[in-house]
Amino acid sequence: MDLSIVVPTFNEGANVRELLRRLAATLDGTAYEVVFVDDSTDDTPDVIRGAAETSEVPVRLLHRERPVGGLGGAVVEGVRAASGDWCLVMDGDLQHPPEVIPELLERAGRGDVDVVVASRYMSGGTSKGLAGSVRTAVSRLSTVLTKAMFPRKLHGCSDPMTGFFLVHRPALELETLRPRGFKILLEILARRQLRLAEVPFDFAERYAGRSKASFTQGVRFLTQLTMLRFGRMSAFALVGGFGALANLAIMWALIAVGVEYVWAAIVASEITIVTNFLLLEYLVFADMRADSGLMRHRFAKSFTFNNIEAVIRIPVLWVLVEATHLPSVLAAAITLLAAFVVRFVFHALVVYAPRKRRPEPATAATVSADEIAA
Ligand SMILES: Nc1nc2c(ncn2[C@@H]2O[C@H](COP(=O)(O)OP(=O)(O)O)[C@@H](O)[C@H]2O)c(=O)[nH]1
Ligand SMILES: [Mg+2]
Repeated sequence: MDLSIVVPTFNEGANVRELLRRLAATLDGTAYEVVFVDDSTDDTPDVIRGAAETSEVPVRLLHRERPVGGLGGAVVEGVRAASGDWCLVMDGDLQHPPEVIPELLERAGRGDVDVVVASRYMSGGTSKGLAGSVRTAVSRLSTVLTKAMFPRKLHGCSDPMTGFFLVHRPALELETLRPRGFKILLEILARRQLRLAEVPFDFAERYAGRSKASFTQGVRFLTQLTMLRFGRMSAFALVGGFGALANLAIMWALIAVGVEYVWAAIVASEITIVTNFLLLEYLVFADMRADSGLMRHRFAKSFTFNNIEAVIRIPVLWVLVEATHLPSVLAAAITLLAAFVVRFVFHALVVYAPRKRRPEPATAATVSADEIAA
């Protein structure tokens, strides 16, 4: 079995040597390489280079100067650059004990599955290393929610949010993955029906350093879930709905302090046009930003479009009511719906249009990479 161990790292210098030591101890006699995909802002790359020099097995470093897709993006680049057909993905902080890997390999070796998931939540596994009861509850709750949204694809997977798994690369369609943030296994399993097995493990405490999980990662995860299940348009609609509510709230607040209603409507619209753009940038179209030029150009297009739309929609509404005698609220709903569709098409095809064709995936990983083999 050709084995590549893919380890995403973000400021994990203090864990690198211990990870390699424990891998070597457990995998004695197994041929493998280790691919670190590193987005660190500290000296972690130097630590990895140093450790690679003394390592018995090949250790490669892919340092990304301009990270795309966060942790999930790093994993995809690592899998793409890996030379083995089987890729073992694990965290670099030793919360995923290397000693479980032989069990994962043994299960995969039976030849009837595409992915073997190391699970905290099947019997025999634990999640003791999850910091605090709040994180444990959030993890449990999001697992249940996720499984409910993909009952078929995640059937038989008790831990779709784990970052510890062994996957057969030929079973993946790497181009179809849209990694955003932490939950890369979910992305892989939700895209395509894979044959899956599980092995329990004890999620350990971190060896050194601190967690990079955050509230923002949580919001990213919810967007990812919405997009995977209902597509980009629904995430766009969610942002639009939030914008409409914010618009009304701002208008109400301004009127309450004595601002005239037309001015209140204009100010509220301009504010929500800007906040909606930011939500689209960082959530809905986050995976398309890197290829679609400068943010200020996208903002200019989006801002212009939304203002023109507002200026056109009101007269159209007037014409519709006068010509067809539809109730005005119904007519307004029709114009809003039409505007929504046009706005979505405009943003997906114009604002976030790729400026240049994406380079071939294989080179994308290596051009920005700084690799060493030992
Ligand atoms: N390359 C890369 N690795 C990341 C990023 N964020 C987190 N990681 C790594 O992903 C693994 C899991 O992250 P961690 O902070 O431990 O999350 P937690 O286990 O959920 O608390 C660790 O090895 C991190 O160094 C990122 O943006 N890029
Ligand atoms: Mg961790």
